[in-house]
Amino acid sequence: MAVSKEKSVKASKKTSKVKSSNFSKETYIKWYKDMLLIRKFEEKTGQLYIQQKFGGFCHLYIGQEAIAVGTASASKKGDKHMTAYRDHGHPIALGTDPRILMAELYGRTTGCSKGKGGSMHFFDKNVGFMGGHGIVGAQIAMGAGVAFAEKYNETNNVVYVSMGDGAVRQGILHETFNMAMLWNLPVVFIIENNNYAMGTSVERTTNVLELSKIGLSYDMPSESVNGMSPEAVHESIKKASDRARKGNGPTLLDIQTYRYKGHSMSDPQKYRTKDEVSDWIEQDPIKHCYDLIKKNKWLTDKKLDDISDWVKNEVKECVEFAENSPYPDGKELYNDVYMDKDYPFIIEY
Ligand SMILES: Cc1ncc(C[n+]2csc(CCOP(=O)(O)OP(=O)(O)O)c2C)c(N)n1
Ligand SMILES: [Mg+2]
Repeated sequence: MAVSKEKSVKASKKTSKVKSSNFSKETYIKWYKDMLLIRKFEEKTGQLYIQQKFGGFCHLYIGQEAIAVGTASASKKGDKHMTAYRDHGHPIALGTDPRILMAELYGRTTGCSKGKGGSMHFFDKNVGFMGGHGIVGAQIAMGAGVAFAEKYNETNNVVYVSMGDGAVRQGILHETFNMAMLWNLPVVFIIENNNYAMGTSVERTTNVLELSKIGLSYDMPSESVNGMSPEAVHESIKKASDRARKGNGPTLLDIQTYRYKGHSMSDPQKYRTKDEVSDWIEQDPIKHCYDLIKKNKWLTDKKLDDISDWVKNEVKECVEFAENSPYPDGKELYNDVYMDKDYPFIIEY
């Protein structure tokens, strides 16, 4: 069942209350540049996938970029980030070289996971990106585990665990929320609520439409956030991470967003209307930043064109880098595989 036009627009406006003046010109320019790079990287990814340049699953993040950049700008070096399989945007926002991400899509040795992970398993420890995870909801518990390690090692780092609105329905969330609260872990749980789990809308799966309420049963501070606004995302993440760093434990953020494209590359999208999609596109965060930069004359038209040219060239170089990189050797299959030497019935090759 598609969410009605009125309802989807209302849902996103309800949470919009941040003044743009709280942020510097430099922040807006960085958000704009990073979101444009994510968008263009993924538009190219979609084209390459259709041309069968690489295989496997492919879930585009287009429309949700404000969450990745708002989280990146509000977090600190040393913090850790995890998400599900819709994972192209997060590492780019955190500063991973997109060339090694494109190479990963192509399954090449130069990829961020040595070409063995593909689209759903990006990973870059250098920027604190602890993956891309394909099992819906698995990263909720693993993220709390990482937060436990940070607390145990007294690093004062915070862990940000993103999940979809569908992942919220996994039982593991409840066990994790309970333990994370009990142990006061430095973790921010982020629901990237794009209103659909594949073709199933939130309202078809629950009576509790305000997903932030889920945290309340664990006394977890929880709030709804406008995910089309990098400002709102930044402010809510900053507040939550300050709380975690002070030793005051987890937060749940229900960040309302939208994916403009289908769930994955094969999705006829019969569950939603074109009007619903275009209503959300009207609130596009890249356009929002572009318009503010223009209105405030923070950059000349020439400088804006330079950014766009730089992004185009980056994406072109990503493809060249990936296509010119070698495939992994067959024996790579046996590297990086966890094996317990004492476990019975395992044959060593
Ligand atoms: C445990 C498990 N069950 C089912 C699937 C199949 N599956 C892949 S994506 C998905 C929908 C998840 O939707 P949501 O959490 O809202 O994330 P979104 O795709 O919207 O980002 C499902 C059911 C899976 N990968 N793992
Ligand atoms: Mg979803």
